[in-house]
Formats: sequence, C-alpha cells, structure tokens
Amino acid sequence: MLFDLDLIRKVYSTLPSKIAKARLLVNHPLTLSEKILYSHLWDEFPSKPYGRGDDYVNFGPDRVAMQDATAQMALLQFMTAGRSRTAVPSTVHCDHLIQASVGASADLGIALSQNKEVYDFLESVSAKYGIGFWKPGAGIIHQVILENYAFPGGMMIGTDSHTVNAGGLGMIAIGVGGADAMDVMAGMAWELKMPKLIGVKLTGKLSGWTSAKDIILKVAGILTVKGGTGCIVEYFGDGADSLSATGKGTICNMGAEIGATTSIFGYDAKMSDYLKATGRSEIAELADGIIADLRADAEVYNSPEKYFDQIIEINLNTLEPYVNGPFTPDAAYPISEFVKVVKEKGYPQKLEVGLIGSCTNSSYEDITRAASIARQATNKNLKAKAEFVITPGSELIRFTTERDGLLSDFEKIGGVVMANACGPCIGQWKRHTDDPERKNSIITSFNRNFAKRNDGNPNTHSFVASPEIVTAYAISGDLCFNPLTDFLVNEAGEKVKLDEPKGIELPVAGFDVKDAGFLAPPADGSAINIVVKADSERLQLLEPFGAFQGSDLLGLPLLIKAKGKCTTDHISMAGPWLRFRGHLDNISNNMLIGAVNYFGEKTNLIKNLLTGKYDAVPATARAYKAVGLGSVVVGDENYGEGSSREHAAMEPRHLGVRAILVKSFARIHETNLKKQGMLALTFANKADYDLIREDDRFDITGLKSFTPGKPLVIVLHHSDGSTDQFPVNHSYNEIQIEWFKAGGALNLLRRSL
Ligand code: MIC
Ligand code: SF4
Repeated sequence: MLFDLDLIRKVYSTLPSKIAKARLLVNHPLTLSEKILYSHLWDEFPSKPYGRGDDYVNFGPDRVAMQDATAQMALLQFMTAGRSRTAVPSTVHCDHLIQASVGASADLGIALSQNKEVYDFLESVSAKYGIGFWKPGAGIIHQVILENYAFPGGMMIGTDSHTVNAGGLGMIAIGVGGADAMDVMAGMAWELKMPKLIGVKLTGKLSGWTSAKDIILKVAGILTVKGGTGCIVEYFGDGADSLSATGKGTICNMGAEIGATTSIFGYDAKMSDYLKATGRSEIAELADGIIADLRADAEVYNSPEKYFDQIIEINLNTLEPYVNGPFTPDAAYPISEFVKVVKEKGYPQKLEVGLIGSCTNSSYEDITRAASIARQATNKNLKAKAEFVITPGSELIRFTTERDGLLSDFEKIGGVVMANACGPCIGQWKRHTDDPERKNSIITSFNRNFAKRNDGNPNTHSFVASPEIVTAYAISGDLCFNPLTDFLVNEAGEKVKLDEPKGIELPVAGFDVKDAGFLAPPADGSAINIVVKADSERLQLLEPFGAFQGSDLLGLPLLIKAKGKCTTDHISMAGPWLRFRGHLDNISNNMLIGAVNYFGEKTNLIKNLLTGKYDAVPATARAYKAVGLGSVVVGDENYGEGSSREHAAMEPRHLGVRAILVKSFARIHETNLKKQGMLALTFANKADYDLIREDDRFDITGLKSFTPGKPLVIVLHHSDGSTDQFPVNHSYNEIQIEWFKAGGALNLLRRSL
C-alpha cells in the first residue's frame, strides 16, 4: 500500500541540495550512508564534518515504527509527553504476542482473547495520537514496513532491533529503545554517535542452493556478533544489484546480529520492481528521478577503500550455503564442512524441527524457493521427517502464497502454517515435546539462536540457515545430511536426490490480499480516553524514577557478576514473559534470570550479601531495594547484545541497580541504560573484571565531577577488608549526563514541558 506520499515528496524535494552541501562539507565523494545521514540532520549544517565513531549527532528521522511488545513501554512514556499527535508518522504492529501452537486461526483466536487488554490499549493509544495500527495477524513489523512504508533515501527508527530490515529498500532504519522513539514522536531530535562505515563489495551472482541469507551468514562469521558495533554496513557491487529487494532486506535484517547500527543497499532496478509490485509505483518514479542521490558516488564504488573504514569482499559465484549456530549467530559453517562440525562437536544429529518464515525470510522469493523443495519431496515420495513450521511475515505474503498453492506444498509434506507473527522466533511457541530439557537440534530461517530463545530449553541446539536449506533439512530430519550432495531414501525405499531450489522473485499474478489488517487513526483522536486499570497485571502507568542525589555512590553490593554471553534474552527473557511488557514491576521478576553467575556458574542463583544466603536475582535485588541499598551488575563483552527491549534497562533501574559495569556494551542497550538514568560503565582495563569477588561492595566515585571523556573510579571493598581501585570509562556526553542527574531522560523532558 502507499502511505504518506507527501512526506516522501518532501524528503526528495530537498535531498539533492542537502547532499550537494554535504559533499562540499566533507570535501570528498559520498557513500550512500553519508548522503542519508547528512540529509537528515536535525540542526543546521555544522562548520566541519562529524567525526565517524566520535561525534554525537542529532538527527530528524522521517518515521517511527513500534511492535506490540515494545510499543507498550514506548507509548506509556509518550503519553506523559503532553502531545496531541505524534510529530512524525508512526505505526504500531501487533506481532510478538501471538503464540504458535496448532495453527494460524486457532492461535490467533487465543491471542486475541488473552491479550485483549493490551491490544485494546495499543489500539486506543494509536487512535488517540494519530498512529497507524496493524492488527494482530496483519504481520511482522519489518515485513509490513518493507511492504508499505520503507522508501529509498529515508530515515526511520523503530523499537525493535530488526528495524534495520528496511535497508533492503535503501533506507537508513535503526533499532532503538522506546525512550528514543518517544523523543522523535514528541517532536525532538534523535541522537546517535556518527557511525563508522563498513563497505561490503559483492561480486558475481548467486546460483543453485545459495541465497541472500548465506551472504549475511558468512558476514556474521567474518565480523562476529560485535564486529559491526557503531558501524553502518553498506553493500555495493554488481552482486548487490543482482539481488532482489527482499533478499537485500534479509541481509540488512540480520545485520542486527553483528551489532551493526544498520545496513543498507543503494537504490536500483530491483528496488524499483519491488516498489511497483507492492503498489508504490509513485515512489519508484520519484526515486528514479533522483537515482544518483540514492546511491553512493561513482568514485566510492571505484575506490571503496578510500571511503570506508573497513572493506569486505564476497564473491557470490563461489559462495556456499551456510549453517550458523548453535547458541550464537556468528558460528558460521559452509555447508560442505557442517557435517564434520556436527560430528566433532557432538551436536545432536537428529533434527527435530525445521522452522521457516519470520521477519528475516518471508519474501515471495523465499517461500517459492522453499516450496520448490517441498514440492519435489512430494513428487519424489518423501515426507518431512522432522516437524516443519511456517510463519508467514505478513497477510499480504500469506494470502498471495496461499493463492499460488505454495502453502499447500508445505502442508503436503506435513508443514503447519502458523499465524503471521513472530511466534517461535521469540519463544512464543508451544513446542510439542515429551521432554522440555532434552538435548536436541532444530534449524530455522530466523536470525537469532541464543540459548532458550525459541522454546525455553537451554539444551535446544538452534541453527540458522536459508528457508530452502531448512526445508531440505526438515525433509531429511538429519543434521548430517548435505542437500547439495547427499541422497535420501523415500517411502518406497528408493534413493532420491533433491534438485536445487527454484524461486520466483515477485508473484507473476501480482500480490493480493483481502484484509491487510490495517486500521487508520481517526482525524481527531482527542476525545479518546485511555484506560489502564489500577489492578491490571499486564499494564502499569509509569512512576518517575528518582533523581541523582549529588554524592558518590558508596557501599553498593555486587548483585551478579555475569559470565560470558549476556544478551537481552538473558537479561529480560521473552517467551512467557512477553505478557508483562507493559507492567514494569511484574516484568522485573525476570531480571537477569538467564545470566550465568560467575561464582558457581548457575543461572538465577546469587549470594544475598545481607543474609549470606543464595537466592534468585530479582528477589535479591528487591531485598537490597527494600533497605534502600543500590547494587551493581558486572558483565562481560558485548553485554546487552540482541534486542532493543528497554525493559532490560528499566528492570534494573526499577529494582535499584545503579550501575552496569562491563567489558563492552551493545549499542542499543547502552543507550537504553543511559536514557533510564543508569550508569553504563566499561572497565578501562578489561582484566579488572577478574578483581570482582562474590561479596564485594562498590564505591563509585568521581560523580560530582561527572564529565564527558573523564573516567570514574571504582573502589572495591572485599570481605577480607582489602580493597582494589581502578578507573572505569563511560561514553556519556553533556546531555546524557543531564539524563543521569535527572534520574532519566523522561524526567528531563517532563521538566521542560
Ligand atoms: C527480537 O527479535 O529479539 C525481538 C523480540 O524482536 C526484539 C524486540 C523485543 O524484545 O521486543 C528486538 O529484536 O528488538
Ligand atoms: Fe519477530 Fe523474530 Fe523478527 Fe524479532 S526477529 S521481529 S521476534 S520475527
């Protein structure tokens, strides 16, 4: 559908002149990322270029997107901002709260009744403030955005880390916490450190079993889960132009898994085709008119090493399909080596479930390629040996693929089509298993595979691959099967081989849908009354956090020293806890329950320094809070990796944690902590992590002269009476220090109203 054409016209009318000005300012040819960033500055043009990786910059994004699990907190904050409508076009998408169990229509019915209070809240807030509302079942936020709202050269933020998906249509789209979204909806600037730029040059052309997914699976292996932190990844080269727009979307989507701020492709014929196929010819025409401004300058493509901070080159002619996992998306294996890895590492060989779809891989092309494998299985008398689950990304996709007989290709081999929603990808999955603790393997076309993410079982080994590879594995039921080379035995006992997949980029008969699930807001929503029941267990109005008292923080007990990977799924688990995303006190009962305690290596078992007894993390934090004691959380590298959920920052804030001290942070989480008035600190010397003992108390000193660039000092008081002292770094700028002092950014905003 076509929305907000006026907005796009307005952006395009000034884009060329702003880009020309930016080129003069930086005094060299521009990458596409720089073009879009400089044309979305909030303030006047600066007198000198912004330092990449150094300077904080205020931007003015064109739009905001929110999904139901994060929108609740974002909107609860926005409601306190005193506006009658959002300052920029914004949308809410109901996708995360639907549990996949038996199939689309039954599951959707259950979700509608179980989440009624939350859906009603989101719908009425949306109506009141002029926000477009996508009903439960309409689809997954990023797929819906790609189909309806993303436009080349635009900038958007969204309260979900995979907002970056829209880079597939040449947009700078960035995942943020709800407090950031609130700022933009309230008409304020949005701040980001000027990103560094990684260029990925794609040469050649995909063929056979290899798909766009394999490009990002390989890139994840090269850059690792933190290699993209603070960077925009810009793809280019003839290989880039040969990829479908949705294939580009898949690559950008999973850029979240390398920590990248966002990823982007230059506007090309494939994007134009996709815009036209999804009812947006007007945008394609406008974009065609300024195409040079929607791609990097020619000099950049000719000598990329001069303009990017880092370059990666991938030849698509020789790229193999990849399988990544388990437990981390950057454990990348070309399929030819995967069998060896499974055997050597002792991963469970039997594959129990294959799952395709999600916001990452739901395109028509994806579904046709996977369905071509399923169809062959039927023709060759094969049945899927593993369970096989399909979650379409949107109603547009579901309707069209059903019409074209593709969903029935899956059903014929035993596939079950779930609602157009996140479902198993975010642990909203009633997995049918006899033993929820058993060591087992599953494979998905999703993007994340952290422990417990899909089904809550820490022993589920979750692997990630393209939908066609997942389909082939589901048919074989065996992780030691290589679909490119190996034979299968069919129901008649014959040896058969799967031919390579065949895809159709865009539906020949066009996309179609009966009811896309969109609800436009009324022209005037001022009379709408928003109700949050005082005794609700799902929603709770926010109480302002207390301001900084002005003196150093002394004698704070260690809450937990987290060991190894500590993603937002470890800090604030999803799945069953999603139901409390609008109720800060209730959801705080999941705080850090997935983090591994360095001392004793158990989860959710830490020493309460007041009693000396071991207890759950939330209970211990509440015990400290009850006696007016703050506490400190210590963590490892890339702490807060993964989701944009600000609950991972608000829960510790709510339960009295004052500082999070880690070796390094993931970007969105670090900003979320700052926004909520927490201290986000990093060890100046990473080895100081080893100094922290189980019954330590912390002094955090230097807060009276808290200034940008100046380290603070930690004094550790060990229980044997000895002490250690070391500097810790922070990345707060002036404004962010004001957030800290005010007790959170929202307090500062309220004060200014
Ligand atoms: C995810 O993929 O982890 C989520 C669930 O979409 C999150 C958002 C959330 O936690 O609500 C994300 O990626 O930001
Ligand atoms: Fe939903 Fe999964 Fe996409 Fe997150 S990654 S938006 S949970 S489908």
